[in-house]
Amino acid sequence: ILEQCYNLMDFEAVARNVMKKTAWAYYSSGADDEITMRENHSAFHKIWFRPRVLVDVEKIDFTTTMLGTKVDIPFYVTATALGKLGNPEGEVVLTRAAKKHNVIQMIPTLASCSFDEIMDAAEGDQVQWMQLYVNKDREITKKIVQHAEKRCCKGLFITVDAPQLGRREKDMRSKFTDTGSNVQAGSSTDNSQGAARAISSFIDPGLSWKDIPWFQSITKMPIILKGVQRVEDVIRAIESGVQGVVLSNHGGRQLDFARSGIEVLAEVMPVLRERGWENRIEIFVDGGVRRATDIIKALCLGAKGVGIGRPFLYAMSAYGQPGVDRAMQLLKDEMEMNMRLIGCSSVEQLNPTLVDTRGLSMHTTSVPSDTLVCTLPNSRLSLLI
Ligand code: HOC
Repeated sequence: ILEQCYNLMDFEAVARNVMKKTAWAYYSSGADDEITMRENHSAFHKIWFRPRVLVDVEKIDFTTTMLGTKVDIPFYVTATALGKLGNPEGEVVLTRAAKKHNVIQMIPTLASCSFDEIMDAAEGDQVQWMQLYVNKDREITKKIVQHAEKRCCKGLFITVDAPQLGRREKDMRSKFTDTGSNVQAGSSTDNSQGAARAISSFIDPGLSWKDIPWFQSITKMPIILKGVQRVEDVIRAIESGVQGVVLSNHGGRQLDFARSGIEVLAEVMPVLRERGWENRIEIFVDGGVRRATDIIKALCLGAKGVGIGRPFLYAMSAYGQPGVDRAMQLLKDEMEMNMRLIGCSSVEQLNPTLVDTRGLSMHTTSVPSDTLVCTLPNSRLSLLI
């Protein structure tokens, strides 16, 4: 029952039991051995707090702004494809919950609902961002972008970590056949390798830095590059004049052994601070965020906000909108308590001295024993242990 979900992981456990096997395989799969997918979460466990004491924390305010929009808590619902696999109403369920909690939703290019259905479900001044997969046909891309701007989207998040689809073997094995209404039309007919393959054939692997000025010429929306994974590319993004980057590895679904976003953040911020560039761009992080402590750690290190994807899909799949509501409320409750316990009454007070990141250099990944494949040294033998 819903009231017995006490944290975001609980929704995942319920969703796994109630979802169709193919849908579960699509949402939950990561690339190759899923090392990055697991590391995304466990990297947060390598960061410890250095709380302050004897500060007045009677009132806690964790509102903040992201790309100029005031939000109630520093996370957004990041784009995830095929919402109708989890709930017959699809992404609009997330839209309504986002409205209730005053958080931003990033609308996926590969949503099951149409873009307009989602925008129509957004009420009043609810802010939405648009996630973009760039089509080989740039006229189509231009139309999508300009339509999003016309409908008042407040940010264009161009996905840059997916020139080719990662191998999600769990998804491939499930022989997926039903991609949902919105994305069927332009999709490949090859469904034999899972949902992801079936919906992604239009994406342009030729996308490059040279295209950034073109995007800047077709829209006035802030442009954010989603999927940046090293400091050199953050610097290039700043030099290209974009407004933000998301340090992300696509939820561990693309390149296995890509580092976690939080690890990359720890690499990026000192370099930006050294150059005095930390305010020239907004940095977001996604991947593995399950607790308010994860959000706080990212903000202490310099992120403006974090994206959360799968947990809301699981909450939606298990319980519909009440599930997503509860997941968001749990994060708000955790946020209030943990801000108080580290001795900070507002987001402005979060800073790098509040975290100990020395553990981040110890690259250990916790792998569930039932899936660990161990290759013995000097032997071609692989054991499933
Ligand atoms: C190269 C195309 O984001 C997912 C979605 C769709 C991926 C398309 C990648 O499944 O991660």
